Amino acid sequence: GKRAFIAGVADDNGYGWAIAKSLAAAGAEILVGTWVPALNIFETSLRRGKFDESRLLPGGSLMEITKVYPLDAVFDNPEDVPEDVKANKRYAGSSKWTVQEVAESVKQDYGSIDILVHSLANGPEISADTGGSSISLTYIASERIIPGYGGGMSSAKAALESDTRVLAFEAGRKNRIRVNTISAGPLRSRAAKAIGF
Ligand code: ZID
Repeated sequence: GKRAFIAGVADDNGYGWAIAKSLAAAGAEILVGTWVPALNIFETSLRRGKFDESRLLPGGSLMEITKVYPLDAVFDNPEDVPEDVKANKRYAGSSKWTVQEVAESVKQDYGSIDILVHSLANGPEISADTGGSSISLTYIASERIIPGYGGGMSSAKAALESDTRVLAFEAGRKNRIRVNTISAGPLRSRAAKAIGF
């Protein structure tokens, strides 16, 4: 089976969760990257069965998440992390949560992944140096004016689409990695509610 890493799962409402379920239903092993400050509540909720209903797969079994990695995609490596973040109680309890460290941990734990999903609402993209495919989520506000989609999000999505083209060319040629971004349509996730959607 395939092994997938989904960055950006901290509850059962967002795209990351839905994508994880689809991949699990298709037989993939699921690893997730969870924003460090949300880690505790996510793991506790998982353990207490709060997500059991939404873990239900079409075949009747429950989605298993093999491992939850703490992740803060704002930081590429430990040198990037400012002292106040390092000292922050919510961060100090976890370790190896920068992008490079998570990539190294996953490599140590499993050797490689086949599928990388970027479902982060406000972090830079993460990258993998293994073969396979990568996907992210974009929105039409990159191309057209969508009133209310502010705070730099429209430019971030424009950059994401540009990066997707460039990476597809670079990674595709060098390592046969497929790089795509999709606009799946509106979903009332935590991030979407936060922008009044
Ligand atoms: P979500 O809140 O469920 O997922 C975002 C995740 O990112 C959360 O788990 C956060 O904890 C995590 N996160 C944030 N910062 C960091 C960080 N620094 N390090 C690690 N993790 C972090 O929201 P979601 O499922 O909506 O977002 C997933 C992706 O889908 C994002 O890239 C969105 O921009 C994208 N997307 C969502 C929608 C939508 O409707 N929800 C749309 C397009 C793209 C869309 O069609 N208005 C109308 C339509 C749309 C958006 C707005």
